[in-house]
Amino acid sequence: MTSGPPTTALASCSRHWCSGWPHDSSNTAYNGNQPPTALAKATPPNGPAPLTTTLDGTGSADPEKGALRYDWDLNGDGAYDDATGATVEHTFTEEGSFPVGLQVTDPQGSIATDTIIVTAGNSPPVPIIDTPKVGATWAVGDSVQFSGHASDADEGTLPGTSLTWSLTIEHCATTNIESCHAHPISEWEGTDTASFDAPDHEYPSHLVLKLTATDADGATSTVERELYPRTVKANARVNWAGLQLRLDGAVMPNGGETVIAGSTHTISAPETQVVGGVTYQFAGWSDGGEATHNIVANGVAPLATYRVTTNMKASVSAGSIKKGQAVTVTGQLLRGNVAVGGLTVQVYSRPSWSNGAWVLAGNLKTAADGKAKLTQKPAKNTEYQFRFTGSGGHLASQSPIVRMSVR
Ligand SMILES: [Ca+2]
Ligand SMILES: [Ca+2]
Ligand SMILES: [Ca+2]
Repeated sequence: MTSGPPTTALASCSRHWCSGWPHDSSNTAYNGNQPPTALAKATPPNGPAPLTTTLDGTGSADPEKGALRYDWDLNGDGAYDDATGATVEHTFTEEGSFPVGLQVTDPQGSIATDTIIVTAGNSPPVPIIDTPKVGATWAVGDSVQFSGHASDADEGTLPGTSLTWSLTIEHCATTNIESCHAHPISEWEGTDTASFDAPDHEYPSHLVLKLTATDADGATSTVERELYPRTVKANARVNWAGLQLRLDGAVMPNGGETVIAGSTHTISAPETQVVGGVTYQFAGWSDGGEATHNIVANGVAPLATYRVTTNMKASVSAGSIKKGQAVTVTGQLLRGNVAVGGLTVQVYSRPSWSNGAWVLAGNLKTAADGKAKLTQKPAKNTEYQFRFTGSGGHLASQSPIVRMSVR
């Protein structure tokens, strides 16, 4: 493709300025006008003779969007005098390869040209991808073997050296389907089979494998196969409702995120989280990883364990009692201001002001209101303490000592 001034006109040029048109063929402006670009296309570009093909120049353009004139050179003599119009149908009766020239002219008279080759008497090859089969799926790291062949009406089966392959991954953002884009991954030349390791990529995305066959006359055809990945949920769990975890830097949605099987992701458990006035401290992951670490998505959801501080309260129904009188000693287990029921606490006792050994007075279970009660008939001054050893994600705690005087 070239562009430049009308070749038949005379120009008067200094080094940097021409009167009326540019003095070179680059896309520089002159008198405020940019030259157009020419793009010709033949459909089909080849086939058995006689070959009727549609010549299309509508891919041409002018930067100022000026209306273009289209002139065609169909007999290869360099003169664009055989047809006009954006699209032209032409029949090549003889066998052979023929140059077809297109010249476009903008309203200011600036021109551009493009030349393509049309081949009559040759049929394009027919490539076929044999494997992977339609519908085959993959996971990250899979070794995917591919194979194919091509036949040609003129030459029969083409050798493997006539085949080239390309692999790209097509990625579309979930938020905007207009944002699809392709990443080239690999290319192979002159082989009918090879393999690749399936890549890791954001989901949704899929692979596109293209096979191009080129016959002895240079005619090419391309076919492609879309290869979709298997998916799993990248997910993690936490032992307290209401706590958040992060996946690849964002808050993990309930149930996790759909990803390509075998892809690698980062899960993160904040060291502390405060929910409802209660502070939760990260204790560990079930897979032994650090607070932030990578996982391979395989459908297993690791569990993050948090622990929370509890408070034990204790009280007695009477501070001073008669010897032999029953008294109820009460403890309560709280997480922040929330009662913790159904957990085991122990109550210990000893003679008051003795500094003697504590003796287990009872194993109790907290009720729905977090309370546990022990009824005693102390024979002498006694002190009590409730102790919670920690379970269900709670940290251990013990109550202050309460004392009772016996008269
Ligand atoms: Ca122009
Ligand atoms: Ca001509
Ligand atoms: Ca052929």
